[in-house]
Amino acid sequence: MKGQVVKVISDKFFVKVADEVIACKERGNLRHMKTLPLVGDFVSIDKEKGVINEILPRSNMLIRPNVANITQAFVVTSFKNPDFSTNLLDKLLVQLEINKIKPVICLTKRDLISDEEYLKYKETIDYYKKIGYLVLENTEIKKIKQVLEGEMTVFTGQTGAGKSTLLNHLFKDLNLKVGEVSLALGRGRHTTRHIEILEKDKIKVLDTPGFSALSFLDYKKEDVRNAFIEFQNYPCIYKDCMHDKEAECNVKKAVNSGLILKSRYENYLSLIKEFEGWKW
Ligand SMILES: Nc1nc2c(ncn2[C@@H]2O[C@H](COP(=O)(O)OP(=O)(O)OP(=O)(O)O)[C@@H](O)[C@H]2O)c(=O)[nH]1
Ligand SMILES: [Mg+2]
Ligand SMILES: [Zn+2]
Repeated sequence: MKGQVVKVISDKFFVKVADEVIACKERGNLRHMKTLPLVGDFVSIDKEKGVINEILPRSNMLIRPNVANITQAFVVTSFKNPDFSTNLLDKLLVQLEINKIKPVICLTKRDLISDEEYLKYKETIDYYKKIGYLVLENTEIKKIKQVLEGEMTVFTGQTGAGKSTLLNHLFKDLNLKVGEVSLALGRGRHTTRHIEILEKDKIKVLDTPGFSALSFLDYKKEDVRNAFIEFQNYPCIYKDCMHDKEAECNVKKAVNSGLILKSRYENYLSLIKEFEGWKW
């Protein structure tokens, strides 16, 4: 019998088969495998014994949050409280591009900034739209529902950005716990603690605990470079140019002439720096 892992709590794996959720212990064949089932995994189970026998092949998996078979990610980004950060946004976009998960940028807390402040961010936001990302605000509920339909969407973003709040708006009967930002940020605590697939109509979403840091050492630096999708519009003479040191680099030229957003390039350089002194 096949189903999907919708929740993991300590050593219990909750598997949804049709309209039923069955609590399973992983056992049998899985004991010999290196990997445990993740939320999002399609598995075959023995319902009578309450065990998972097999994890079906994954289309992808993320490390943080630790989930599998995601088709789309909402990168929830607040204007304020916590402050808007292109650094975090770019890091998340890179992780998603590398894992071939479609990103949607979802902005929150516009109500906490003035129109004047918003203008400061507009150029940045328009840039992300220009290079091909869908950018929405958390108030556009109807549009958001359309974008979620038929996808397995993970909600990711900094702690306090408003992931659970938005999900509560989308699913009125959900009542996810929502936290005070000051407490969450100040103590490094997260309001959302475990990962669970929530399903309604044709929408499947995953609320996840926010994070404050991501590591990229699991990737190759060429993958990180390729994940900055707009760089490919400015091909360099050297096919393997890392766009950092070469003088005749077309990406650097595009940055200098304002075609590539400065913060994107700076975030790229700081990500590439993380690799220095590592492995190679
Ligand atoms: N003013 C305003 N407050 C918001 C908005 N969205 C969320 N909040 C508030 O922000 C705080 C944090 O929201 P949560 O939904 O718990 O944030 P989260 O992203 O789920 O945080 P973690 O679960 O810790 O990762 C709560 O007090 C919400 O009421 C918004 O659009 N405007
Ligand atoms: Mg939350
Ligand atoms: Zn270059």
